Amino acid sequence: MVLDKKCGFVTIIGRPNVGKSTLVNRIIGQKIVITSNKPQTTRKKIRAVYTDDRGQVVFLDTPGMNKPKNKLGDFMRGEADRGIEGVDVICYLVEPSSFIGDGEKEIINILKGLNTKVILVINKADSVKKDDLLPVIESFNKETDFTAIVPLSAKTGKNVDELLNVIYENLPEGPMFYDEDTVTDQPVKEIAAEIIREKALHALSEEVPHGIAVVIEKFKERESDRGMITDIEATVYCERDSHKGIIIGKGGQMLKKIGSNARFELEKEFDCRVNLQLWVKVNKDWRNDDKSLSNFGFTPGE
Ligand SMILES: Nc1nc2c(ncn2[C@@H]2O[C@H](COP(=O)(O)OP(=O)(O)O)[C@@H](O)[C@H]2O)c(=O)[nH]1
Ligand SMILES: [Mg+2]
Repeated sequence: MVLDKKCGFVTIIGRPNVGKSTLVNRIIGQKIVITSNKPQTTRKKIRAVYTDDRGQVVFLDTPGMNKPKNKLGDFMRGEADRGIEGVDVICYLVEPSSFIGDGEKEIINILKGLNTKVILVINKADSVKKDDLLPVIESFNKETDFTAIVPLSAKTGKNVDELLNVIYENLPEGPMFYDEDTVTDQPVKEIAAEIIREKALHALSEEVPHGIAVVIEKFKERESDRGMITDIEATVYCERDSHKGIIIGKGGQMLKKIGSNARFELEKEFDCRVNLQLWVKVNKDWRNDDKSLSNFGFTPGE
């Protein structure tokens, strides 16, 4: 066994919408986790595995650290809190703003109580002038000591290499946890469900998307005269009859749009033709119902 490789676990934490999932996808170089401009897009912690000559980094993407408003929120907050246990390095993502609000202060206080190395990642550096980054660094430095501070842009990829350098500097030597082809521990069905949910998030406005859950009912590959085809049937659950109407849209237009956007991306992701069928069902107030939460897979795992 060769032991001079650097391998370890790195959790990405931060407030909702700071770009945690965008950063994970950028590092891995492909879509592993879904992203959107709506907060609370990520619901479970997801592992994304990055391997190169230097070693292996197992990233944990987590839901944003926020005050829970319902039982799903409790679960999501738990996922974020559990995500910082027993990891080698924490990447704490923030917006490029020198104002440090209560939400950030709460996270900084949690970090202060840990013995883990914390890299402050100032994301969205593309959205500010270079000179404006210095005050951001200064105000976070006043709050606590960080192992390193890296400004970058997950969107353009600028300085992401530097973050990887700093991460490797802070990882222990050891054996790899996954084989080098692995990029995520998410089952394909879950990836498919998330892609469909992302397209729904993008197509729908406000209120409705937060109450959506996607369940894959069928996922089957078969030979056809035009090559392999994957049949996917999925149910989009929402919380109210009125939401169901919005998701289906006039003459089924909205559901058609979500379906065709999802199919396009599923075909890219799985590299084969996809036949996608979507249904919409109402499950009233599921975000506060233990049984539904468990059915939808929102139960604390490892
Ligand atoms: N300008 C800019 N926007 C970004 C950057 N990274 C992420 N975003 C945007 O921020 C929003 C939230 O991103 P997401 O990765 O879902 O955030 P998360 O909730 O922290 O996982 C999306 O609209 C992204 O396109 C960045 O480096 N620059
Ligand atoms: Mg996310």
